[in-house]
Amino acid sequence: MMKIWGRDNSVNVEKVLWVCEELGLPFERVDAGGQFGIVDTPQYRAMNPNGLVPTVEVDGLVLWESNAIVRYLAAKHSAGDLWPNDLAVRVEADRWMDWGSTVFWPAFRPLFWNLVRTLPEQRNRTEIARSFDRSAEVLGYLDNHLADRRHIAGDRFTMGDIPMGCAVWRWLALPEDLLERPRPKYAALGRWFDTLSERPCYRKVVMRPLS
Ligand SMILES: N[C@@H](CCC(=O)N[C@@H](CS)C(=O)NCC(=O)O)C(=O)O
Repeated sequence: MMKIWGRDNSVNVEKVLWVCEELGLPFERVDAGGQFGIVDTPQYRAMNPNGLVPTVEVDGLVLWESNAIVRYLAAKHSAGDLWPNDLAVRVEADRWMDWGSTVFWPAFRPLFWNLVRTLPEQRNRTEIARSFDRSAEVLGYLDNHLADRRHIAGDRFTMGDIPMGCAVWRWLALPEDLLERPRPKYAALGRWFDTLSERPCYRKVVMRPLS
């Protein structure tokens, strides 16, 4: 059976759990990372030299990098569906997956860490303000993209929705009073989130209290 190492409140672990749930793939999950440790042991580093989660053992392979894992599972189990066969559709899914890791997450991470994982007296107001503004700005790009399509790579749900689906829940679930200013009203992004939230697997794995 597939084995997944990673605490279930990690955004990158959530991507893998969500695709497994969508595809009905059985797995065993081992808590690792954060307060659970394990990631610095020689055994873990031998699987994943980065000492990060998730790591997945499946089909005799050891996989790391959450987007690569989502792609592998989608390609193997869901070709033509979560894994688009049409190259033009697939590259659209791919680029927003990568954009989530390289543009949105670096913008948003300081805001999330300060407000969710840092004691109030230790929060950095400058970082919070900068991170809020940059996150709001780049989410505007995704909002524009979604204006004329139901999902990230077109009208159907694909792997392309998974990384930013996980990230956007965190943005929306941050309490407004901690943000000190309202989130911009992004109509298309809101519509897309509402569509995702109709998916039982999204509700089960992603739409949980932030921690
Ligand atoms: N690019 C990697 C990033 C992995 C990553 O940064 N994971 C975080 C959790 S979201 C981590 O392992 N942090 C250290 C820890 O949990 O101990 C991926 O997408 O898998």
